[in-house]
Amino acid sequence: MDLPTPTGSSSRRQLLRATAATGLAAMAPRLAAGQSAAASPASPPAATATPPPAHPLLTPADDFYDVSRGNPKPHKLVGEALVKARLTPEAWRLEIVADPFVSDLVKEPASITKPLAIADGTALDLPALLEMGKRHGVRYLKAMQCLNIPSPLGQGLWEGVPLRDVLRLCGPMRNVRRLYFHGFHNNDPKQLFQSSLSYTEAMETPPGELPAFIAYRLNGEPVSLERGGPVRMVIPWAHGFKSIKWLQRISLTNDFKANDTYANQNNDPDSHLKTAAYTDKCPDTFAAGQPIIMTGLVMSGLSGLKRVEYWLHRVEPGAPAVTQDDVTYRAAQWTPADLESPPADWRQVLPAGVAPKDLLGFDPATGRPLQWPLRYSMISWSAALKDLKPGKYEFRARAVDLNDFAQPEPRPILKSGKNGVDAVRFEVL
Ligand SMILES: Nc1nc2c(c(=O)[nH]1)N[C@H]1C(S)=C(S)[C@@H](COP(=O)(O)O)O[C@H]1N2
Ligand SMILES: [Mo]
Repeated sequence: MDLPTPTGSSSRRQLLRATAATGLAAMAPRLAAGQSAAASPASPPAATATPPPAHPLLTPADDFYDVSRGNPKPHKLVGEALVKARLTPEAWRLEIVADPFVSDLVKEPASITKPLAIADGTALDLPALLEMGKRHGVRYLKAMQCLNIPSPLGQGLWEGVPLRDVLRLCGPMRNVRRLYFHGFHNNDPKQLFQSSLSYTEAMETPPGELPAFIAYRLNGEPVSLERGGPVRMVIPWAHGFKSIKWLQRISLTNDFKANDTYANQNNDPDSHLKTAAYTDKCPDTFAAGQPIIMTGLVMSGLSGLKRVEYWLHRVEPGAPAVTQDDVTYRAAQWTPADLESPPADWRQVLPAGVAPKDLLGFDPATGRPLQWPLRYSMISWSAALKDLKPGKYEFRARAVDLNDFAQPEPRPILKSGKNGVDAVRFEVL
């Protein structure tokens, strides 16, 4: 079993983005990454006109790049099969049970006072979860990214109930060190796809951080079947494999190992989203004399974002290819790129009826983001290249985190998240 086959509308999203600039959009104020939006001076005049962001802040649910296992894939089920899979809003149930697991090392199994089980009618249904949402509901912007795909899958406004509040329904517990969770997998053990968190990660949310939660809305709509609805796990800090779709069952266990299905494929099951810039495809050729706008996305991962910077160099005929950390690479001059500013009017971005002050990560008084970009979210960047003489060029963009580590540092281990610095080549004619 290897990486699940990505399907979906990636080609639509990854349409050529770099453009020869004509009639650029209105001037926009800039805000340095990591700077507090609330503390920024009132609209400093921008030095140059910036183009509109290359990517929307909210990705339409259908435009997410889909990464799903299963045969048939759960979101392809219809009619009675969908009801039997409990993937309609009426049929959906969440079980929370104790795992009897013991081993040479783990002497005592987990136990919980009030399991939620289908057999005795105590499993959580959607109306009960939505009711909990009225008191405990959270909303935030978060990008989804697969550990194994070198580009984010999409970004949404997710809504749901923190896992910690749902777990408290089960009363006092003993010997619970982790929880496993999985979605519908055609009742076939070979298709099981599960992920896990430590009990601490699920129950204790540090101030200002985003909680693990059980999501039922995306971009103001019920989570679609393709995006893992009716109900999906969302783990804000983690790669997509922890955000289990078609959530059905949480199993509380005394097994202390991160027994995620993804770990079996040599992936780091404790990976966090990485701060990294990703460059959009660009045309192979540009006409000399026209400015060129390179674009992409940057993810603010665990270590935050200070800036995006780029390096453009001419590829002289016969020159050897540049490789990461060779002499040419180490001597590179990197130039800061422009970052998308926070929207002046969030109502243009958010679904109707959702105010920015209701979102985690925003100041409840001013409705402004407390940091920019928001942690575990992504924004567009752009770089205007001017006066390029005819010739062949290589362009690279990289993120620098709040600890001054430049991508792919600090963790250039591809099995904890693809964050390589890729080169884009083009020719000016
Ligand atoms: N039940 C289930 N949940 C799943 C998966 C899956 O195959 N089955 N794939 C995971 C992986 S590896 C990723 S990257 C994300 C992708 O989410 P998306 O398809 O909504 O973009 O879903 C995760 N949740
Ligand atoms: Mo993934």
